[in-house]
Amino acid sequence: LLPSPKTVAILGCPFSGGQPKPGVDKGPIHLVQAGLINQVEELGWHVVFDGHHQFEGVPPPSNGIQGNGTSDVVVDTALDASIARLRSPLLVAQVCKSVASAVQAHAEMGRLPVTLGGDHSLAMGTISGTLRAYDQACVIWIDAHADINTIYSTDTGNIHGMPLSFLLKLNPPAPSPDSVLAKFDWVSHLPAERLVYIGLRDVDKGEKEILKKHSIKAFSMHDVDRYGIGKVVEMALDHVNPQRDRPIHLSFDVDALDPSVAPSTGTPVRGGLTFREGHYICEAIHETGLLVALDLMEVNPALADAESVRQTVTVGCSLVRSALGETLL
Ligand code: B3U
Ligand code: MN
Ligand code: MN
Repeated sequence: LLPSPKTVAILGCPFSGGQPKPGVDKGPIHLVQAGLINQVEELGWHVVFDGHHQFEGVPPPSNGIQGNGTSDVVVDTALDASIARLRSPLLVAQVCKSVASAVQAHAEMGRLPVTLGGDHSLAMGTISGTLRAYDQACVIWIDAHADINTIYSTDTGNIHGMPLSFLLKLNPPAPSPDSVLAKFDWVSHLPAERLVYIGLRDVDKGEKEILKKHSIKAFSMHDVDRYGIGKVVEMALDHVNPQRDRPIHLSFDVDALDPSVAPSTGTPVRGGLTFREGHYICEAIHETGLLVALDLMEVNPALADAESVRQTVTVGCSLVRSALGETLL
């Protein structure tokens, strides 16, 4: 059950509500304006451009207390305090839910959804959509960060640092149907053994404990240095896809790349993947023939100078092309 005939659906997701810096919502328009659609067509794909989603009807960002506190049911102060620290949870939940439906619909039509972010909270939506269409799918998460903080462990309250805690169902259940947490009940469940990371180098203390507790496989930049990217990708696939039979969702945060390669992103961290290491990952995943969905997230054209923006957008386009079959020879 793989996308066929070769059709890609490109979804622009101009959303920044999972983090505080404006501009990441302009990522998709820059990637499309740089010619991404034509570039993908030139690789032999039929491309359906699903437009830049407007997320009509979404409420304004809330402080997280909204919709919670009207009733007298259960009062759990620690839980309520944690929920209150989340940034725009209702907005993020609603947008991601609509993204999940869009990704699911394209996947069920046999198309390969390519989602352009926008911040990485969107992956709650894209991965849920993939899992609804392919229940055995695995996830390869390329990032400087682990994005797995729970509502209790998050220091920032930024939900782009938390999508995997919702997908892995690590947060407490909603105490009541009108709780903010209930707005995330639609998120699909990704079993921990079907997640693997590459590129990590800025992982919070609480996140390290979560990774250890749930035996989640992660290849940090230390592993890339030690083994080389070829071996790391092979080991990552051996972990999430030992029989090479599971559909693969590749979620690529552009901040996995070194800031010298992709400077225009909200939370750059030095010591990242080289240009070739990033592309190698995409090429190797393409070679499996198992890729069913791709995210390219956290391109922020409002950060850094014009030349850095051009460089970041260009590298974003070429990562997508590599994942869709562009070869060097
Ligand atoms: N772990 C931190 C920082 C962070 C996560 N993802 C990004 N930054 N891009 C947090 O906010 O949870
Ligand atoms: Mn991320
Ligand atoms: Mn990141």
